[in-house]
Amino acid sequence: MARKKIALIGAGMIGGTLAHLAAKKEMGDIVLFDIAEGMPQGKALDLSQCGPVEGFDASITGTNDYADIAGADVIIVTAGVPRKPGMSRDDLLGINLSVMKAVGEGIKAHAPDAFVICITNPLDAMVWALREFSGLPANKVVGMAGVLDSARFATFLAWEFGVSVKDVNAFVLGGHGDTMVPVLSYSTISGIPVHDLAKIKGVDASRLDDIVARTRSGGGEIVGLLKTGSAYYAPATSAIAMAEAYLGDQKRILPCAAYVEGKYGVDGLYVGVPAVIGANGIEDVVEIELSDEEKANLKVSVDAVEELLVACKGLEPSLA
Ligand code: A3D
Repeated sequence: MARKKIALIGAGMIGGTLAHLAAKKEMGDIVLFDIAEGMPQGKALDLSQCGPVEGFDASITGTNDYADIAGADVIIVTAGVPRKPGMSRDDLLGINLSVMKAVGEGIKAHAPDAFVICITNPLDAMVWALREFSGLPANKVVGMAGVLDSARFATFLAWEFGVSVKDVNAFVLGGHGDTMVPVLSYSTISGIPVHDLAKIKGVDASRLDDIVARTRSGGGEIVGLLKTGSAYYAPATSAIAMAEAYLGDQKRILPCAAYVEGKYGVDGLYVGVPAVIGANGIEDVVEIELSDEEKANLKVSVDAVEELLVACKGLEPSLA
């Protein structure tokens, strides 16, 4: 069987980490694309030289030419600029929208059969724009945010309860921004609802509120500490889990920015929902029962995503 091909558009902090993870897991051969000349080639060479030490045979090449992504099975997009301290994800809109245009056109011309995972922020708007510019079917273009946001939520819950992260299943809905909706009612620890375990362990409800708030601002906390950019290890590993679900037809239910038509009262938007990922890309969106408060919080988040799309259409007339 021929090896799979993974194309990474953007060879910066997340792109380089993605390449290393994909090579270590022998997911396939890897092409690192970036507009910066020499940088993807240099990273590819450096990463290739991990092979003898780590024992992987993946071919890793760097390029500035979209023709080299031809035939890619999976494309992960991180091209654009990340946040600096004091910036919101939405501050990146203008510059990253023009990047999505170039990337979408490159994918359309050279790899229209790929499963595309977008990471570039502001995520829910950029994945929508990338689908528009690439013209790929909506089930083949998805945004990574929920796996990361849920991982942050799970980490903080595990720390609070003093349990292994392996036993925590934490659930986040909505857009990837400060209005995201960490849903405690669907979060469990070894199958035990978090609220129940909190009662058993004497964890105060205000501690859970603090964890929800910390999850919402989890990306900003890291930006504030790093000062030069945003998180990259956990975002990369989260996107790799999604790529593996597609390549292995795993039918995993993962929270991701999927195209939603009808469910959750949303019509024609990319927003964070639990979605089934298998060989056909996004195979289904799972609609769960929400409380009135959760529904109201989700609406705030969806409205924020809609506002970003209006801004995109204002900046790029071809999207209107
Ligand atoms: P960074 O290390 O700056 O890498 C971005 C790369 O994109 C750079 O190497 C640029 O040269 C390259 N680039 C710029 N324009 C183009 C273009 N037109 N074509 C190809 N490459 C281009 O950033 P990063 O890797 O830290 O972050 C990448 C993106 O991910 C940013 O937009 C972040 O905000 C975003 N991000 C999203 C999440 C989510 O959870 C959704 C988390 C963390 C970061």
